[in-house]
Amino acid sequence: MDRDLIAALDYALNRGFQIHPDALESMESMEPSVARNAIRGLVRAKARRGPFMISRDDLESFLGLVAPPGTDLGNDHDVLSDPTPHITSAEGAAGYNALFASRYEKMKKLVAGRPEAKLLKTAAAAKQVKRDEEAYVCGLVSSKSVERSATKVVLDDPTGTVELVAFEGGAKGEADGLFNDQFVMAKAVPGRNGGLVAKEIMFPGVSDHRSGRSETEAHAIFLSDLHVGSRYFMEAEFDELAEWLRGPDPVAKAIRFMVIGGDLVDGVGIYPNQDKELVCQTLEEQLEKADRLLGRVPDRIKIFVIPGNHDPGRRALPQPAIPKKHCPGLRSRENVFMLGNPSTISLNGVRVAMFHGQSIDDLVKTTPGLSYSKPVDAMRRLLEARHYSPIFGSQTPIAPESEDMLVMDEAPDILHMGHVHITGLGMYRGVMMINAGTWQSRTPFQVSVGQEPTPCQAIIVNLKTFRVFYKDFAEGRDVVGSGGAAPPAAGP
Ligand code: D5M
Ligand code: FE
Ligand code: ZN
Repeated sequence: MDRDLIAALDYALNRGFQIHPDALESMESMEPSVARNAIRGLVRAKARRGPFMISRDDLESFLGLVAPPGTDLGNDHDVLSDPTPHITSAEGAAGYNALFASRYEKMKKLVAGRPEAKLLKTAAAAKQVKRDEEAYVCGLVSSKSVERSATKVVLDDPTGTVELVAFEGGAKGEADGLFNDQFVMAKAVPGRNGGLVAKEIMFPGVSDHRSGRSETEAHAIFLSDLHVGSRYFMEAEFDELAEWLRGPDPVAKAIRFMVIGGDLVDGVGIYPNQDKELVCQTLEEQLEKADRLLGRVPDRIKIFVIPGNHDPGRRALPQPAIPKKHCPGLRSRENVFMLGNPSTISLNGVRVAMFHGQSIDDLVKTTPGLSYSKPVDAMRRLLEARHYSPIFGSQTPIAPESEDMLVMDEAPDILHMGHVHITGLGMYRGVMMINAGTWQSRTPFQVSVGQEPTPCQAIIVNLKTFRVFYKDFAEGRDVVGSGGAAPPAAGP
């Protein structure tokens, strides 16, 4: 034993203290200087009030390794929305009419509190607007044509359509970035040659958001896109994560929730010749492996899992939770909760919206300025639109449900997504946006399209203070080709 540490123990004994064998054992794994200072500090702190015993708990809480005894961080959760029980098998065009009618009604309710909402005219009434009058209209964007000097936008509502023209110096910038099928409001005036000129385009967005906070400093860890079963799944790094969660790091010890944003497994038959890139050839094998991996996470941590486009269930949004028949093991774990995509949960009072993020493909494809490398920009656009997947008929399949469950009815405190395999963090009007990246290394597909993932970066949030921690489990390893993975620049 270190001589100075022996001296510190003597110091404690001479003042009438006993050292519990647990505490001695714990000290053996510490730097002698750290243990020595802790002993001296504890003797000074306890000398006046006793008891004259130094336990492992005393030692570890003195060093900040654990919360002081008696503080229970709590891990209360509530599922606020989950599409799983509401999914029907509505089919065909009637289904889509009902879906868009539902979208319109829900979005209109969502903006009802805004001053402009009182002035809204229907598409039919907007045709009667007189010269020098202003009109407020709203609807779902049914088409957009961008030209150099003007952009034409057609909005649909239940009474018909209204055509707007936006000019440079007016609302052209906003009009150019509109997504098909998103809900917007516009302030317009009659143009000289008939029709309406858009002066302003307003998104539902988020306003005056007051974020819910946990009363305790419980932490949540955000992950996504594990792709278990893929030969590119980074199992060793995930093991390190599980080991860290079981270890003495005070941040790890405060974690009470784990949130997984989809693509838990790589799936089967998702893309051509996928079998050559799989180490587990069946969904059952893949999910059993996921079950074993998540079994290494300490039980005090509640784990929430939604599906992504690689998981079984159905492909179209909204997706039900990964069916029990594929993952009886996971389903029987008491700390694991399988939900649909998208779902909203409350974690100690913090509202977390979970969505895999398939629609980012559509946004990147159709919107100049958006890219896979900055997922948070796309996430902000979804929050502005208050919809998880506004564009219909592009890459993301959307089911003809009679209720549009992809409307973001209430603004979340944290919006958690994945899918793009690149970590991102940002704030939009009081909403924290997290893209949780991936645990899969760069795939041949990603090499072919020039995407560089940032694997094995865990994002951890203190649910009381919203302080964010990064933990890079792939640090120093060449897993993303050249360049390496830098943590995202934007922070709250
Ligand atoms: O998606 C893995 C990554 O690939 C993620 O960045 C989205 C991106 N992706 C998915 N489909 C496409 C297409 N068609 N073009 C370009 N990039 C795409 P994952 O869901 O894990 O397969
Ligand atoms: Fe993925
Ligand atoms: Zn995905």
